[in-house]
Amino acid sequence: MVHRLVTVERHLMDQERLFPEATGEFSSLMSDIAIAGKVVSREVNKAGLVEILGLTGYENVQGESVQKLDEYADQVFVQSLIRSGHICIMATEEREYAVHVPEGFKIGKYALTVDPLDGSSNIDANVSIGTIFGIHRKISPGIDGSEEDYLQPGWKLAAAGYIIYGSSTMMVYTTGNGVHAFTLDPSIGEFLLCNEDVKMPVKGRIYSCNEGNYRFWSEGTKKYIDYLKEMDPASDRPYTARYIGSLVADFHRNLLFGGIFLYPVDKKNPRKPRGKLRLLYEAQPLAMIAVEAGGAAIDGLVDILDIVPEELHQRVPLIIGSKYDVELYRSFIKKYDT
Ligand code: AHM
Ligand code: MG
Repeated sequence: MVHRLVTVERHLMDQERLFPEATGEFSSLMSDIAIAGKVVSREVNKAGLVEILGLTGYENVQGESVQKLDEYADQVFVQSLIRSGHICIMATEEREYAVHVPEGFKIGKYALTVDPLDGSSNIDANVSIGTIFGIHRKISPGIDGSEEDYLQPGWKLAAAGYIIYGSSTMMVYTTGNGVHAFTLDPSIGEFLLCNEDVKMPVKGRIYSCNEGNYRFWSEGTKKYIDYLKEMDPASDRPYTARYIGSLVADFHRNLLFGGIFLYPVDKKNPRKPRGKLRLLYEAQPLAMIAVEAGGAAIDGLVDILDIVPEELHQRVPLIIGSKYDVELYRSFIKKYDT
């Protein structure tokens, strides 16, 4: 039996009909993102076949080694979207400064933040990696975009999503009207709807964190993780540890199966005094998806979506996943760390 096939573009058009005032610009932007994701997916899939793996030999603004595929993905997203006519400014993890629309091209009404290839330290080991994106509406005066447009709290996001390059390539997005997942069928080159209105289990049985950092954690985080290793009456066993070290992949698994991902503040680690992950293009978009799916995302105490960003590459502790698990973590932090 052949099921009804719904492409991501078709799905976006159907969603758009719910908003009579929509101009179509937003849907066009989302389909451009899907196309860029397909191009990156193609390169990721053939990465083992060509001389594209390995370091480029210099560091990005975060002081991390830049790998060739990161660079490639960054180029694909920036070059294909900055001239699309739908955005006014865009910022990526790989670039120190935001990118403005070049002269002569139409300036759109959205600000885009992207982590073009997250989890890139996993590329050489053929582990799933992903692209994360967030879209804010332009709020700055004048025609050109400014930092005001992307330095907005997460609750103002117009849309967020990710593309995971795994055993299959998937695109997951939300516009605040449910979370929808699509799988790329490489034979026809289309993202096809596979899971509409995804809901995260209220409580999970999985925890994901880099436990090697245990010594740097606060009392509250240590106590919480210790607690998860005790017998869980709900399942009659302790929580299961699963950590890929690739945020999109760890998040995606927890979205489907339930669970909690933690990259908490490393109090005594001078390299990560504010957490490791970036607020604008990692934490905010995934927080919007988690919340839309019935989950939660906090920095320990405060909801990620309520944090007002101060700078483009701002880092933030990220605790995200099933609502029950995240709220329990918050109660440990309140009890032991405040
Ligand atoms: P990246 O953006 O440089 O790839 O770093 C982000 C990644 C996340 O995907 C992952 O959750 C985290 O870093 C893993 O960090 P660690 O290796 O410290 O556990
Ligand atoms: Mg990243």
